[in-house]
Amino acid sequence: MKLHALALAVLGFSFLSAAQAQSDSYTFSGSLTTADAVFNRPVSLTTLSGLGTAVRYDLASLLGITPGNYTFRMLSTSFDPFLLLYAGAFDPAAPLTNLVALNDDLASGITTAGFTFNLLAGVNYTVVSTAFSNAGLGSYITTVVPEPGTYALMGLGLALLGVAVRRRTAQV
Ligand SMILES: [Ca+2]
Repeated sequence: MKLHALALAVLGFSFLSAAQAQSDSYTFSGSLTTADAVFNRPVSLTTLSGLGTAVRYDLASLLGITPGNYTFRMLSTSFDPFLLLYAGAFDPAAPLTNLVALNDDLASGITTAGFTFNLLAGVNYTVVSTAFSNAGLGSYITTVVPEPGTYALMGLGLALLGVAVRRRTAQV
């Protein structure tokens, strides 16, 4: 009986974790075109680039996301991508305001930009997908995926919920 309940809890937990994880993973497929607005890309959290002075960009919002560590990636085969994250709104006239993470290239090469960042609850983050150079144009894919540790935390929350529900059921 006890084992049966445990098996059921594990099953439900796995199912709910998968559903939860899916809802907290994002894929933004886009394209930088000459119709896109431009801004002076930062080169660090405190400095603007002297080279990427008018790069095209696209915005994506992360609203009501489950807090935890997330892996951000921007891939392009047609230009050198550059990815930025803002805690709150993005103002192209003040690109250092709210900036919390940025990357040009991962060790794997210039076609992938990315970083890991611990997203906090109650903050509406803005992802800015852009290019290293002013000439950067073409299609790209930007993804935001929870890290395994974040999956575990989501699962722990659900497991505790399951215990609470079982206790309540036992009391009645
Ligand atoms: Ca790059």
